[in-house]
Amino acid sequence: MYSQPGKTKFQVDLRQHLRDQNISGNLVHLICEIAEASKYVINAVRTGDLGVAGTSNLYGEEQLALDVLSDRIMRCNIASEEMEEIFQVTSNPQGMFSVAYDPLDGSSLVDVNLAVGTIVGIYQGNDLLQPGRKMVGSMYILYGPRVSLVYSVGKGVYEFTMNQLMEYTLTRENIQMQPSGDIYSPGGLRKKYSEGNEKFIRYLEAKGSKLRYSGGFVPDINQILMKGKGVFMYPALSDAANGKLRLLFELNPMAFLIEQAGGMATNGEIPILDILPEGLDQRAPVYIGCRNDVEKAAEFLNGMD
Ligand code: AFP
Repeated sequence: MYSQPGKTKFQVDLRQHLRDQNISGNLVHLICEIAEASKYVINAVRTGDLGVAGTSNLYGEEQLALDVLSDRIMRCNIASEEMEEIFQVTSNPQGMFSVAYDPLDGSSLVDVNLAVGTIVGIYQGNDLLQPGRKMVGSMYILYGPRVSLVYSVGKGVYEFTMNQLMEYTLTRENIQMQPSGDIYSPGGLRKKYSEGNEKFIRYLEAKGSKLRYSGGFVPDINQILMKGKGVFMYPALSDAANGKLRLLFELNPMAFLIEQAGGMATNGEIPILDILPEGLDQRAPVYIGCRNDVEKAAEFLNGMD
């Protein structure tokens, strides 16, 4: 067994796996700290009040109390869309990371008892305004009927599931996507879609794809990734040229995971991970999931189909 004095088995299980990945000790430490924080977030989600905190974040959105709470839990050393400052983890001068995270994505869904999640992107150094391809790792934690943690440090995608002792144990290794799938998750109002997007939806319906959309980015992506098939999209809308989802806090971490699993993520023109962000709050349209489906979306958008 991996037990060590003063350490919970949960830390050691995840830590041991990460150590086997041959990555820096600081990165192992950082991922374990985020995993540790998620235990408090799920506790807040399951037991917290549903009142509105009365504060707003950088983008003028009203924060639910649970967002604030989750952000406080995750905040130590980390940058967040709920905060103005960029925080860095400075465990030592050689091993400095910047972390972009959404502490409780889809928090309004807690009111109706649907699944929510935490999304995290990790960069080496102190600059978050880099293409997502520069990330050294990314992860999400899904707070559903079970709590699962899905991560990659560029060496495949792994899923850990929280047990009754709140320990994360490895449940899936080297998760891979099929080339094409039969699930689609379309965000935004369809009447605001462009003709290319509308044609893409009709193509998916004609090939027999089933609609699977919860309104939570983490559970919707998790379904596609765990089933290994499907495509999620949140396109440009007639009144929102960049769609809704945020590049740093939502899209890059998921694109990193999906690419690692053999899938693809694009804004319709270039891979999500190649977009150079100009600001922390930058948004982008997204098509993410099975390679063939995402390529097909780009074809429809560019009028090639
Ligand atoms: P909230 O955090 O405001 O609930 O937004 C959730 C989210 O950012 C993401 O989790 C979903 O994929 C997306 O918005 C859903 O947006 P629509 O309700 O417009 O489809």
